[in-house]
Order: sequence, then C-alpha cells, then structure tokens
Amino acid sequence: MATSPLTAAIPGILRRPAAPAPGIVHLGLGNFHRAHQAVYTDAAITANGGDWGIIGVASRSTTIPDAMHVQDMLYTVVEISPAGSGFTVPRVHTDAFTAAADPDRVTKAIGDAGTRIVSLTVTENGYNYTPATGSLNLQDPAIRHDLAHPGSPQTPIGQIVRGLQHRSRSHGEPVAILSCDNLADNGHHTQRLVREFASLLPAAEAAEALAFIDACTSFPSSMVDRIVPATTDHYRRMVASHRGYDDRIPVAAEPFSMWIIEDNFISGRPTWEDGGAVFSDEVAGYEQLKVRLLNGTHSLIAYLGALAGAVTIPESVSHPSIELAARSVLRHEYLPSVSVPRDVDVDAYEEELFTRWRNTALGHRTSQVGSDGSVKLRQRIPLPALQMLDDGGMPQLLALTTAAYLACIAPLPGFDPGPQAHAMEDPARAMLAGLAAGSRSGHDLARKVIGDHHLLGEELAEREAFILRTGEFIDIIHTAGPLAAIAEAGTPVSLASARALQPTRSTP
Ligand code: CS2
Repeated sequence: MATSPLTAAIPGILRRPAAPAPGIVHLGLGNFHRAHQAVYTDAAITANGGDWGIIGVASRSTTIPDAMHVQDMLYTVVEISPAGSGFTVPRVHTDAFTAAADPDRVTKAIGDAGTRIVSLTVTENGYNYTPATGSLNLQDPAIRHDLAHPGSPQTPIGQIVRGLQHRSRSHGEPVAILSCDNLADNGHHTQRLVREFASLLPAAEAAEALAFIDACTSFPSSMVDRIVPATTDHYRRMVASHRGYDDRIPVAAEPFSMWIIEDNFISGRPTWEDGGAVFSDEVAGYEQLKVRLLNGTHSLIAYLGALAGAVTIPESVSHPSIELAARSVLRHEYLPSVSVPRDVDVDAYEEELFTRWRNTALGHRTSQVGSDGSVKLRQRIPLPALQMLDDGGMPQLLALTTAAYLACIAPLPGFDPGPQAHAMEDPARAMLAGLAAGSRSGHDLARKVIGDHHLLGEELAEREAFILRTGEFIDIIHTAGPLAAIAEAGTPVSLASARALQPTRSTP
C-alpha cells in the first residue's frame, strides 16, 4: 500500500498494526466522533484487540472522507488547554465515505453481518423528528423520500431501518444501535424513531422489520461529553509546526472527556472502559446532568454572550453578570430537576464546568454553541421549566435563555443582534424570522413561537406566565440589552457569594 505523507511522518504509527477488521458503522463522521468515540475505540483495541474497526460515514460533505483516504484513514487529535497541547493519532477507521454520494453503500454496511454496532453522532438536528411531539417529522421531505425510496435513504433513521431490513432478510445477525447525541434518553429516543419509521412501511414489510427490531437489536443510552470546537487553519498550522506534517483534517478538543454508557450491546462491544468510559446503570441521571447543567447553561452563555458581543464562550463567561446568570440557572433552575448520580459531587462538577468554559486556548465560539437552538433548547429547557412552574416558581433564567435565543435568531424589526448571532445556523431560522417580522412586541413573538408553534413542546405552550415572562425579556433585550435583562431576572446571589458556595479545590 502506498504510504501517505502523514503516515510517513509518524514512525510510531507505522510500527503499530493496521486497524482491525470493521465491527462498527458510524453515522456522522464529524469532529466530535473523531475526538471522542474514535479515541476510546483506539484505546480498547490497543488494550484488547478485537474486530472493532470503524467504517465512518459522513452525511453530505466529502471533505473528511476524501482527506482520510489521502491520509491512510489517519488524522490528529489536538488536545488544547492553556497549559499546553497534546497530539494523538487514533488508528481505528477502516473506511470512510459519504452517504449522500453512495446511499446504497450505507444500507449494505449497516446490513453486513460483520457489523455489530451502528453508532451515531448526527446532532440533535439529525434525527428528523418534530421537537414539539418527539415523533418523526412526516412533513420533512427527506423522511418522505426515505419511506418511498428503499434503495437510497437520506436520513440516519431511514438508513438504519433499511440496513436492518437487509440484515433481517439476509442473515438475521443482531446489532446494537448506539446514539451518541445530546438527547435525553437517547437510546429510547432512537429506538422510538426507528420503530416509528418501520411501522410506516407497507404492512408486510413493517411487520417483518418490527419483529426483527424487537428481537435482534438493542439501543443502549449513552452520555457523551467533550468540547470540540470547529477545526480552523490555526490547528492545521499547530500540527504542522509541532509535529512536522500536514494534516488536512486535525480535530481540536479540550483535555476533558467523559463517556457513560448503558451496557446493553446485543452483539458485543469494544472494551471502551480501557479508554476511560464508564458502564453504568445510571445513564439517565448522567444525561440529565449533562444535557441540563452543561448544555443548557452553555446555551445561556452562548446567546447572552453573542448579544453582548462575545465571540467565544470564555469571553462570554468572563463577563461577571453572565457568569452570575450561568451559575444561577445551573444551580437554581436546572439542578432541581436532575437525579444526580451516586458518584457525582455537584459542587466539583460545577467548578469543573466553569474551568472548561474558561479554556481560552480552545476558541469555542458562541455562534457554534448557539446554532440549532430550535432543536437543542427543546432538549434542555422544558422539563426543568415545567417542574419549577408546577412548584409555583418562575424559571426566570430559562425564560431569559429562550428570549436571548429568539433575539439572536428572530430579532424584532429594527434590532440588530450582531455578527455572532448572524453566524448562528438554525433549521427554523427562516420560519422564526417570518414570525418576528410580523410581531408587534416580545410577547406577541413569544406567544407565536412557544404558544402556537410549540417550539418548547406542547406542555410549555400552555403556560401563559412563562410565555409572558419570555416576551418581557425579549423586549428588555431589544430596548436595554442583554445585561439589563440579566439584572431584571433578579439572579438571587451575587457573583462573590455564588463563587463562595463552591469549593476552591478545582478552581484554577
Ligand atoms: C454544546 C455542546 O453546541 C452545544 O450546544 O453545548 O456541543 C457541548 O460543547 C458538548 O455537548 C460538550 O460535550
């Protein structure tokens, strides 16, 4: 086999055996997968062997598969912290291709008897479901296409069901489907969507597919955590200057990494614990903790920061009033709704989050975290907000997060939320902008978005007090700015006392 410049530049890699035979098909060959699951799989294979090579499937873009082929399936993970950088090169991928260019190949790969796990990092937006109901979005042209065209599925759910049908017809070997996205109860969520898609097939096909799904698949839940910013030329230059080779597709990541997995693999699994993964029966608690305390607070930091002109998360959280709002939403509005796992010390967890968010070397952008809010916020806000409302309280900072999101993505006429907000992508941007253009006030907009369009689900759509408060915050942001809105939210403690609540041991 010809040796790529990357391989030639890494003598250590040449001494290692080639990646093993594939056992995993991974949908979503983006940065997160390459800096997370691939690293754990590399550790498992190095420690214990096993045919757990990964076939990486990118959704639309050919950039990463093309570069991986040029680089013998290798790339560099650049671990970034203010203290310095580390470089590793996982060797786990056996192939890489793009689903949009080769849909039949995805079905065949998932359908292959050697495939024992199909894993996904396709983002919250990749499951083609309706946030309001949690069901498949049957208005989505891609889902309609996939139901009508068995040979060329475009959506991950369609690809999985077509692959499972192939398995059921050709060999019947079981397979686990492992969601690694930030969705509450992601195993069951994925299982529900897969079953729903299968049930919409013509009757005989549906019965066969559902019988196979029920008998021969498992859907472990997992909680994944590692902050992975978008790759920039800065990281390419870092690899070139520190390591002496050109890598077209390095991935930057923070040093922190966590993976909690439900041990429910019907066809075996790699020993991911060798890379530090934890198999636990408390995944639901870890997911709540992560999706609410980390991701939910992250959204607040991103939207308020973007409106205040902050380009990055560390820049945003260095603003005292945004840090205060973040600490307050985390502790007083998200935490009460979480079943904290036995081994977690919440004070230490909170301090670690702030340390991670302050990682200036990482350059994690507010516009990246603020993207896709219409699907992310649905996972983060409704349950904690409803619980607080039911207890007679008003989730001020959850309403403010929603208001800040709308001010970024769907500003009222005449308000410019600034360049970071403009850079946020969102599948609902056009629809929400249309609603904003016809709205007379914050309340008018909040009523349409939360009440009529169920952006945060059906239950919150009925809570007029929450809608009213969100509308008031929208107006305050538009007239007096995000910091005035934080003051209006009446955060219950000062920054000094919020910090004093915390142990000092993990503060940098
Ligand atoms: C972030 C996450 O973009 C976002 O919404 O909250 O991507 C976050 O960085 C990761 O989940 C960390 O594990």
